[in-house]
Amino acid sequence: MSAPSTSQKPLLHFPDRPQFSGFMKPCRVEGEIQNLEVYGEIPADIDGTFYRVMPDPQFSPFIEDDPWFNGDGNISAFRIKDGQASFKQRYVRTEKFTRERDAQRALLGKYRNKYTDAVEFKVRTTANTNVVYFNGKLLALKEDAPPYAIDPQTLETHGLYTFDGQLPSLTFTAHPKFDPRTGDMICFGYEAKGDGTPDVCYYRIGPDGKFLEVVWLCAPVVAMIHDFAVTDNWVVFPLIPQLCDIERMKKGGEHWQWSPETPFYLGVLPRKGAKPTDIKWFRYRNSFPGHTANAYEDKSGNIILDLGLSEKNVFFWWPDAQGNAPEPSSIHSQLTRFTIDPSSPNLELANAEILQSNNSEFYRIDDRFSTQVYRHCYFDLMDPALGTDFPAIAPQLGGGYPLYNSLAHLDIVTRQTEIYFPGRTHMVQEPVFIPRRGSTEEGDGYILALVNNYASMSSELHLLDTRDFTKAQAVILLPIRLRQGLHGNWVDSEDTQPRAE
Ligand code: V55
Ligand code: FE
Repeated sequence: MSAPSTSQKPLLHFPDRPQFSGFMKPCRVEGEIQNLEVYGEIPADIDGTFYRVMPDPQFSPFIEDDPWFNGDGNISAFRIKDGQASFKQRYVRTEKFTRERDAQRALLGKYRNKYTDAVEFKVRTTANTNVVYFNGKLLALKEDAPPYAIDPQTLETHGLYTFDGQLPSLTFTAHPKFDPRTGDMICFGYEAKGDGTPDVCYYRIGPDGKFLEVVWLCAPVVAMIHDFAVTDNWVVFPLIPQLCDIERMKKGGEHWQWSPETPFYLGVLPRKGAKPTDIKWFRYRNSFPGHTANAYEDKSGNIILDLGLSEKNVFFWWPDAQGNAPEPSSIHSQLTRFTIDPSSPNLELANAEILQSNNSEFYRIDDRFSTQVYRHCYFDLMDPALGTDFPAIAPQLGGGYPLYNSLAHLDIVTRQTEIYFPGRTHMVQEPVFIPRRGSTEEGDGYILALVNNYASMSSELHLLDTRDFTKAQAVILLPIRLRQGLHGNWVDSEDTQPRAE
């Protein structure tokens, strides 16, 4: 496969594919909307901003079946204060975005394959996977590059951010973890020395942005490491059996290929003071690890790791070497608990406990309990029996992403699940937890999630009080459609004001 020459005519409409159709049609809106419509009531103690990001291609790709994950990062900010909500949205000015805007056409080729590009980029990232607040800046993240720094108020892009030159890795995870006690941001990069390299770089950054620790590691396979987990004393790297082969990429092939022969590896490393040789690679049968909910250490020193786990390849658009991939509707991922003794000489993990058996993903917690013992988990759940009107919405669903029709709360102590069903023509995106002002009790607060309404073909925010989880306190309507996004975070106004010493 070769890239088109830049003198060839660009495609002026999006490909006729599920990932570009219906609700998934790229939105490409920048701007702001004041005073969104509110039904019900937004509690007066909520004061902050919900940031989230979606892949949203600016131009039609020249790759016909370009996956959802390759779109330009477009950041939404929902400012909530005094019972009112306003909206702002702006693309991250990545090198890709600005050069394509100048050229008035797509220049970047396949997902994470530079050999298919029409021009040479210094950094190819789309910054489309997560947006986190750190040390006065928003960081727009994708796991293939350093962050882009963004102004939290205006959403203007400051530029690529290497922590004033301290970043030793070419890559930075889209899922950094924050220690609620120390304020440390705990991170890693994989393919950290370039495409196809097995190098993993672990790093810990103090709340002032100073690097406190760097450890270079070598993975047993060049696999996707999308999310990870941290406890007081350990970090765990779950390797997705999607493998990279640089020779395949040079021939214009995919960055990733599903490997049914590869176990699910879990790398366990001491969080502080580790040497590269301290890493232990535990193994579990071939399966697909999704997002982590949380991790902590029990009284015997075992690591308790809770994450989504599927027997099948969740990234069905990257099949195995024979071209086999599961039927998307047959993929089922469950909130699963691993108990790992980090001192054990036996690296085979035989057992995992299913904490919640429904098809679920996008697990979130009360972040004040991140890395610590916790009880409450909130997530997206799909249960067709809840009453979704599939025949009515099928023409508008589009495709290329998993669907969840409800929000769930699991109480890990009682093992009871509460469900919020947003409506018969709705699907949910990832929730965030907002602590109730003045309360330190775990899970006492609100859940906020963006909801796709396939009847109105526009987006809504649904706000729940965790004391009354099954109904919405407020539904906030947008007059526009925001396509499926990935991740976001709540930033309380208290946390953006410099603290008095
Ligand atoms: C994910 C998303 C990505 C990506 C790699 O959800 C993994 C997982 C939106 O981009 O590049
Ligand atoms: Fe993710």
